[in-house]
Amino acid sequence: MHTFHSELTKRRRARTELDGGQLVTPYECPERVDLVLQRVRETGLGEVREPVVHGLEPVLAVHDRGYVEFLEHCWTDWVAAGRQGEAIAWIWPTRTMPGRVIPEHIDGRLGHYALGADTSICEGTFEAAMASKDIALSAVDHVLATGEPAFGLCRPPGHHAATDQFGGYCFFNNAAIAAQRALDAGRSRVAVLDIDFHHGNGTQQIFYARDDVLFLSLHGDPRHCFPYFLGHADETGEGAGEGFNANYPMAPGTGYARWVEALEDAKARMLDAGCELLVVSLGVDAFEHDPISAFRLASDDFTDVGRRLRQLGLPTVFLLEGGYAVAEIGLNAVNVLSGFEGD
Ligand code: OKP
Ligand code: ZN
Repeated sequence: MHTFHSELTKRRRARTELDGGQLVTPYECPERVDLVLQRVRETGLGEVREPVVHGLEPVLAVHDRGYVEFLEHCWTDWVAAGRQGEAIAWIWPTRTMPGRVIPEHIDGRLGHYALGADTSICEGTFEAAMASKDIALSAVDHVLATGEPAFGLCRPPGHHAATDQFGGYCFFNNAAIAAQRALDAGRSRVAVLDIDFHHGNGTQQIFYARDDVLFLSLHGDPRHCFPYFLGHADETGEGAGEGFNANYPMAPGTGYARWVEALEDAKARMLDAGCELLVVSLGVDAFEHDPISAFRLASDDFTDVGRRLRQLGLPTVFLLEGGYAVAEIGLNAVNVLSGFEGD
């Protein structure tokens, strides 16, 4: 299986994340890419290829234009406002103050386009997000052209990014952009299976009213886990999309036996729905030692996940999402891919 990778993903090197009332070095760091790439090379998974540079058109197929322009200019607007630290949102439209008008001031715009305060914007963030979506597009294009599986070493991740909001370390929704690409290339229904520990709220929101993308997510119950405000089992889609959204929230502490039951249920749903291509939002933060997550998957379990996904017999693109136990990120991510390839 070929891997799509770009050094440009490392243009984002944020210094601050609001975590437990302190500004810490972000969990989502550029070293993650180096470590996954190192493991890809060690295991001889396949070729490592540069992505083709795409413009904004495939981004605008799922994201709002004003949002994309905000991301492009946020850092320079922030610096022009004389700010010293990184751009962090701190006030939002809320239930009691819905915010009908998009503010002009950078602080107000940040609140409009952010879904949380965990994700700072720094120099290079937009360039890294552009590289990340180019990787996703090149990987899915490879799958569409050859039928062979592909791995997009995306970074920053994407599944929390909604039509017009960033957060949870995500800016462009790489999986949604890839799924839309497959539809635009003529596939009539695509599955996005999200196995990151955190609910893929952005992907759910983007496709919630549509029946051409089946979104399925296995994640920590939002009663207890980020992103807290979406991801419950009764969110099943709306309008034409009714029945095309499937959430599998599970309690903190969930181990592989329970988790894999949800995976098998999700597999049956993808086959029932007649999906023609599979996009896997491949977070490996369900790992037992992940520092910000609470499931108990072991490294060997990830190999089994890959084996089980292969049984679907679908053209498949894997896109990296989370995974913060940095020393094991390469092992866990590549275990899924090797399991899929078979040994
Ligand atoms: C991104 B992905 C405390 C950690 C919480 C949000 C988690 C984002 C996860 N600052 N930050 O892996 O789904
Ligand atoms: Zn995650």
